[in-house]
Amino acid sequence: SRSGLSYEQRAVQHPNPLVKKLFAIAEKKKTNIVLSADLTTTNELLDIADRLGPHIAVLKTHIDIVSDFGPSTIEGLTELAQRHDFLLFEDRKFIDIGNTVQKQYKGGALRIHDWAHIVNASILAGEGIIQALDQTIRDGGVSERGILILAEMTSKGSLAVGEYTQASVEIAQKFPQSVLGFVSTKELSSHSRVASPDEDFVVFTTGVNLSSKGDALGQQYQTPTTAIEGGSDFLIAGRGIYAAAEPVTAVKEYQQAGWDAYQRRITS
Ligand code: 6AU
Repeated sequence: SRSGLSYEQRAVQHPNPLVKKLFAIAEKKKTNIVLSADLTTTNELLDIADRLGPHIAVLKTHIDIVSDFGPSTIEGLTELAQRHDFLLFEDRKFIDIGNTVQKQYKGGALRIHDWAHIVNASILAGEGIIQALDQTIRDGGVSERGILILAEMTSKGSLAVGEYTQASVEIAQKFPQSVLGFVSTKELSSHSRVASPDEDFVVFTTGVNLSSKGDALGQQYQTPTTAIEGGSDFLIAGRGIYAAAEPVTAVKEYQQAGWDAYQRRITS
């Protein structure tokens, strides 16, 4: 299985420059952590990005929850991403018709395509949404932009299962230039790297927490170790890190747990 290969080995073989860069960052910083920085002011967001930046591969934002969002939010994030060497992932979960989604991605107040290396999208509306984002990426004149398809969800009662998840994989396979992989709870059997050795989709797993099983609103957690054992490549963690009493201590614990599990996987 490709998941037995190191990030470095996969970087060499991977055709996508953004995935190569992601794997290179993971190797260099010895981290597979994606910080879900769900802070609601620019100061808090930039402060956590600066303090935890050395320990993460990607910073994930919900930019529409930042109450004082403005140019300084994006300038700050972009500067910190360069300084600490991490990628920016806007967790926009695009879900509309292609034409609307292109406007939401390229323009509006948030100008997501200008600054976010990675975005995610749901395929509820069919493959047109991915076609639209793919077109913007290819015509956009900016390199290093990619999409993750939200193939499953971690919340209780999620309908993104079975055939829906399978359809996510089939649509991803049609847009290999811009779909980097999936947000899913595990490696999807339908895109198993054993079955398709030429395909190397990257698996981002959310709902990761070392000390909690879930929250009062339906979130369900697993640990860094079970996620990596399940074939995940990058671990998305939010409250487990930024809401801890000592976020720097917490991010180091997640980093260590994620990296140890990854080392075990590639050496077993
Ligand atoms: O670690 P938490 O629970 O504080 O935060 C989890 C983060 C949140 C969610 O919006 C997001 O991950 N998320 C996603 C993503 C990343 O797409 C999908 C999903 O199924 N569950 C989930 O929690 O920012």
